[in-house]
Amino acid sequence: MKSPPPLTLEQVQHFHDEGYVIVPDVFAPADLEPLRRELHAAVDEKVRALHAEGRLTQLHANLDFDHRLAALHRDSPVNGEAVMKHLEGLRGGGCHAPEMFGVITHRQLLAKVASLLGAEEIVGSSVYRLRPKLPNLGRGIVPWHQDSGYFAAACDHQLIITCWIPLVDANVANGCMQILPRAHRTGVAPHHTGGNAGFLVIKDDDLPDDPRRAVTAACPRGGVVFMTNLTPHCSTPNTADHIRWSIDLRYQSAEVPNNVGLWPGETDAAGFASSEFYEKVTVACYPPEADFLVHSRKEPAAVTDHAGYVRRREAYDRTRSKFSAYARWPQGLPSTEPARSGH
Ligand SMILES: O=C(O)CCC(=O)C(=O)O
Repeated sequence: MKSPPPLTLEQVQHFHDEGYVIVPDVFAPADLEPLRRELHAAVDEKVRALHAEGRLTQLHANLDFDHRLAALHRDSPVNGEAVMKHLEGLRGGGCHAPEMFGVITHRQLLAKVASLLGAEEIVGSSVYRLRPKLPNLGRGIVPWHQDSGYFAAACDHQLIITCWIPLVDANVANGCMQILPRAHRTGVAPHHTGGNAGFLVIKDDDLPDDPRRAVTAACPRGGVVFMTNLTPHCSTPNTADHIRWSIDLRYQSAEVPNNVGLWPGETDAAGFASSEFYEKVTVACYPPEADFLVHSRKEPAAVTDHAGYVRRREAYDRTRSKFSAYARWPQGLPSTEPARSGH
């Protein structure tokens, strides 16, 4: 089978110079439909369960994927949160559906990631998230941070690529990301705990550049915002009438510390799960969740299939890790909401 096209040299250059590149046409419009349909079905399932428990009367069954959860949340924030928890899974991002795996392992996407990593042995980073950003939902606003703020310090100098993938056209009105360009070369900035909704935050004075120089990372559905783990970014309120659905996936070279091939119990033997201190974590960049091999030229048979991925993800989901991304950073402002797991 012919390989899908990599990024152009100009796109790769832009990524390394600016710390990000926005590629508008990674997916064909139909490619994201199975995931959108699956998530819509998951919303429906939970709404009907809440209805059966007598917790809501209005199903909003006539509304489409981009509007239904927002209407439910407007009627009852408690029910809206219950649906989001159901979608997000135990760990804030634990959607293991085949349709999610289909996007994570999409050949067009992996070809582009390979050209940024300069590697053909590619690990799907354990940290991937689904974000239903509802209109005017306070916790949808993500403060300034670098993804490395959440990773083990041993990975500060490694490249981990974030692929931010909107499931709707993302723009300033529905709260797309803001990115600080050319600010990814000075290492990990000090972060503080207690940012909006419990996220980590880089205070304005600690940002590597003036936040007024931020670029609005609008991106059409089908496109991807590629960023480095050191690129400062945040996202703004959703003031539109629909949900800004997005997922963010991460990839790294297999040379970068990862827990592929290790099960949660075995990680004790490897020395980090029993450690209270993030400094000692050298096995994986984000140990609480499972990394998995998504592409290999050397050993294609070792690439994870969907069943293997679910086994690994669920085994980690069931295991409490002592690693905390928050332990690394000083307390900032008291959080307005309890910290959500991980990133
Ligand atoms: O989706 C958002 O609003 C923020 C995403 C983000 O911060 C990330 O992917 O690291």
